[in-house]
Amino acid sequence: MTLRPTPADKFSFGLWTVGWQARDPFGDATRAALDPVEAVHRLAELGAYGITFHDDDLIPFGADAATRDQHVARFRTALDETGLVVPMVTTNLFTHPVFKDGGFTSNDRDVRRYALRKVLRNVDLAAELGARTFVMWGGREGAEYDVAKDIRAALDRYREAVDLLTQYVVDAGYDLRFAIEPKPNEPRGDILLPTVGHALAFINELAHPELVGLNPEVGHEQMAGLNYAHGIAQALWHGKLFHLDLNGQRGIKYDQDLVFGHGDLLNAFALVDLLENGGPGGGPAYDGPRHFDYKPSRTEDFAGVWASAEANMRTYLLLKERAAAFRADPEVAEALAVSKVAELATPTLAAGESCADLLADRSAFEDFDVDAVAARGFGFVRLNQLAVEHLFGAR
Ligand code: GLT
Ligand code: MN
Ligand code: MN
Repeated sequence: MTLRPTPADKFSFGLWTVGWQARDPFGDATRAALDPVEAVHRLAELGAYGITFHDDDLIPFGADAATRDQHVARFRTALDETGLVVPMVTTNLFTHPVFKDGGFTSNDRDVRRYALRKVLRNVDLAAELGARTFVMWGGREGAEYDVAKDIRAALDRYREAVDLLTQYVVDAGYDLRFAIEPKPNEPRGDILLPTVGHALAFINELAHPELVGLNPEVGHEQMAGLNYAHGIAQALWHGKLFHLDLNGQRGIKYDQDLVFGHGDLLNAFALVDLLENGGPGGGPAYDGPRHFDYKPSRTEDFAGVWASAEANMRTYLLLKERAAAFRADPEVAEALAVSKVAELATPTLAAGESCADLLADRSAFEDFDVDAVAARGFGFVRLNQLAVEHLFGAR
């Protein structure tokens, strides 16, 4: 097995991840700023295929047009030199104080109009660089005080913004889709569209739902105590897994953005198994970028930054290899059969069977031996232990 990533693995990183200077609410930066051009070269050397960014990661906020063009040109040259691509772009509507009450849903209408202009400009840049996904993480779209935000009006304004953006993309003929990234809280006390489920329901109310999907992040679901692999499975079920943010989180606390697998490792195993082996015929269920949105810990110097970037990819490849071994093990196949895992794919009614037919089927009720079936175990623990042993490399 090779743990050396190649562009075929489709690993991508946000510029804000390796470029994070490790400023937190209690302490100053522990690392110098990273030149985006260096990030492109280093990530390409490590075997990544893509790099993503917020407008402000690449072009300092408020830069004039000439400065902006220079930053974009330098970045483009680095992309051409390395072959790295830009699969996704996103907009920063959270750092500048003007966005303190949000962008699309600020109570202040002038701020909302400014936010839309900032995003529209960045949509043009995304299309210019060939990105196919535009992420919307609304970290400031929310509130601390229930009486200070009319949530139904905020959702009206959120929808107004997304409808305007999708129509802009349609009119411009861009091959670009939007992906909403849910998060329950932080930086706002409560964020709008806090989970995968809330965002899926919101998408149903949009003018162009086909252009809007999800970008679920491991830690954001786990901060709310939710099961990330389940959330991803439901997003796939709805045809809405447009992109994803991989990282690690240890339980219900602040957003840790650890390296992928450095949190709930068993759930990461189930996730990689789903992405790589959960598709039709046992192939991949998702073919988009494997995007890492993590923060190299504040304790690390630049050597630690690049080691942590590599760690994300190595962990993914290891889990992929472990999941393949799990699927190939005859004892696992037998345990899966005992647990009737595949039987769930069989429809509960037979083809053409009506409700009346079911009511007439005595074997389904009158003659059904409830006590005998209730006494039967499912063998799930043995199956899970096999997964754990494969994860350890013990099998
Ligand atoms: C920010 C956030 C991430 C989002 C990024 C996209 S910005 O770092 O914590 O989860 O994916 O806006
Ligand atoms: Mn996060
Ligand atoms: Mn994220």
